[in-house]
Amino acid sequence: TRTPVNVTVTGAAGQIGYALLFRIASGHLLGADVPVKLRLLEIPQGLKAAEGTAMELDDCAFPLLRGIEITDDANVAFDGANVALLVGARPRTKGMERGDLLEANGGIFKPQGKAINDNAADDIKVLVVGNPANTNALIAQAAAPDVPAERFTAMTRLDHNRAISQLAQKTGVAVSEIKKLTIWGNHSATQYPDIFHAEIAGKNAAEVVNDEQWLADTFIPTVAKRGAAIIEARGASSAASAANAAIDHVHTWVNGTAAGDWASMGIPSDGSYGVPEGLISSFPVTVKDGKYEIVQGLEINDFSRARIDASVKELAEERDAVRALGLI
Ligand code: NAX
Repeated sequence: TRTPVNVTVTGAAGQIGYALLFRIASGHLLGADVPVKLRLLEIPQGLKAAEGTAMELDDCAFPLLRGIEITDDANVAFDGANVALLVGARPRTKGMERGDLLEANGGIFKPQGKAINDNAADDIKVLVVGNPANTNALIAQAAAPDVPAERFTAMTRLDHNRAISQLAQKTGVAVSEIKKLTIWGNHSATQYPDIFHAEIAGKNAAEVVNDEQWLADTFIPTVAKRGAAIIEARGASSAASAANAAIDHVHTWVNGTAAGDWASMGIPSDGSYGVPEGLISSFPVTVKDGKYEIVQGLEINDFSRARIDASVKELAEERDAVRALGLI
């Protein structure tokens, strides 16, 4: 029998946490044969709700779930962690400047990065979901010098999945026919969903669509502003789809990409495609044996170049801002 994998979820009592934990416990994160132990990290005000969620997890009698621990101590939460999903974050509230937002999140992600550094298992894989996800990942990574930098990633898989869905609807194909979609840059309104290398039933997606105006004026803004549209419609931000994307991200990272396809992940840049080294930016990646690699050699046209550069510029500005605040 396999040793259980320790999975830590922060912000476990929040709405993404509620959608995420049951799928982790039922085997969707790592595989149908991988037992898991859950560690739930919350702030003191969130502990009681987390206990309620844990009661419901118990009541599912999931065969793969080998234990649940709830704590407000990051050192306990990340002790021996193999996978960490950093979901809890400080949302932007009215009147908050970007600097305030980055500083407030620095107060969360810096100590969590240190706790990961000091307590996590050697094979720790970290996914940051809480916004601003890319820069929060950078802050946590900087606080964890003993953990290989590439273990800190940020979630752009929801954007990736949203883009696939929009493209499938536009072209009238099943989502399963769409491959090699790429999200570049920041998980923000500047992100760039790229279909120039994507395939629809084996054909080049941009050629199938053949409508640059739709791309520029409909597709890209629809994907980039989907989060706001969900809030408008649902009265609450994306939760189940965000949890699903987090599951996809980690599942891909652990179990690999399918032949002939790739995924989008926010990862530390190695300088590929002109993205300054060290920025945590979204790239097309293939994954094998638990290691991701940036897809190389894609030709970037002017349309794409301008949009990638704009999003990367924003990431560089966020990095400079957290550097000025002493957070990295
Ligand atoms: P909720 O406000 O429902 O839940 C957040 C939870 O985090 C709360 O229970 C809170 O008590 C807890 N928390 C706050 N500070 C904490 C800390 N220091 N340690 C542990 N727990 C802490 O938010 P939810 O809707 O679940 O969203 C969570 C985060 O995901 C937000 O930052 C949100 O912006 C972000 N998102 C990121 C997405 C992405 O694609 N990367 C998409 C969905 C989502 O908007």
